[in-house]
Amino acid sequence: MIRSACCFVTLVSSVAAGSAGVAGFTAVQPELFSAPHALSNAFADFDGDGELDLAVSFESGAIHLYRNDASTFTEVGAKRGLPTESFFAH
Ligand SMILES: [Ca+2]
Repeated sequence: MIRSACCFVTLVSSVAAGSAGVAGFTAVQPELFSAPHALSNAFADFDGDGELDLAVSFESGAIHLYRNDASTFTEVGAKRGLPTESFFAH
């Protein structure tokens, strides 16, 4: 259970320790989490490994599922059949 909270604790401590005494967020894996127009998100342990994973829905209708492997995230939604393209493309 302690490992599950690791990512969340890292994000919280980044907010508290922002640069120049100003609270802020530090980007984590920006190459993965830079997709625009995200709407809602939720943390849950979808694969039961004890680490919280992240699901993010997008304005386009796509849903990204990020599996947490020791605080490194990998997008696995497409492999699990989640929509990856816009509902409105056709
Ligand atoms: Ca997990």
